[in-house]
Amino acid sequence: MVGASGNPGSRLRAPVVVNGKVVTMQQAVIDRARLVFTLFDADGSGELEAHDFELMAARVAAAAPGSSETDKAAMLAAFRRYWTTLAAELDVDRNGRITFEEFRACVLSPERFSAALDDFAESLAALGDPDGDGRIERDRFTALMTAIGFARPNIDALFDAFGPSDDDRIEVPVWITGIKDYYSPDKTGIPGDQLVGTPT
Ligand SMILES: [Ca+2]
Ligand SMILES: [Ca+2]
Repeated sequence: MVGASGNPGSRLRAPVVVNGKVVTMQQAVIDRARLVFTLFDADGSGELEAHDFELMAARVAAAAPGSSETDKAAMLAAFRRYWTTLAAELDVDRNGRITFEEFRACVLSPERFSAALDDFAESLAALGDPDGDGRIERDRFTALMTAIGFARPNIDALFDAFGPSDDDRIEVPVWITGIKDYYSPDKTGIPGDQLVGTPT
């Protein structure tokens, strides 16, 4: 199933540093996949279903007062597309649910999810900038990330890692890139590492 390009086998055994700890790339990737899976499982059923993405989108919309209905609708469409893409690629037994065993295969072919991920990242980041000035305030970022399911210390550490301005704002493109990197399992040493485990 693994493509010939990039020799992922040896790459996955390479040591990397995550939050001050040395782990193999493979362990870092699996830890991140586990966290992503847990976050997507919005109803806590232990598997991913279409319902999880509806629930997460509703929570995110509720955390985005002042955003336009157009922006919220785009986010909902992007979340649904993400689910549809995941289901098409990973629901091997076609039962409408994705177990973690099914999900972890996503790390072998991240390119299959990149278009859906672009949509997801851009539509989510747009909700962070309701006034359209291209910057996201910390309170807004915190509300949206809490709605996604992240814990407060990790959210604070991530915002700081993005290098906020003196008036405590980050640039929209920085967050878009951060979201894409975070959900790309072959990236480490990125700000999104702050979302795995306890920040140091
Ligand atoms: Ca679920
Ligand atoms: Ca399944």
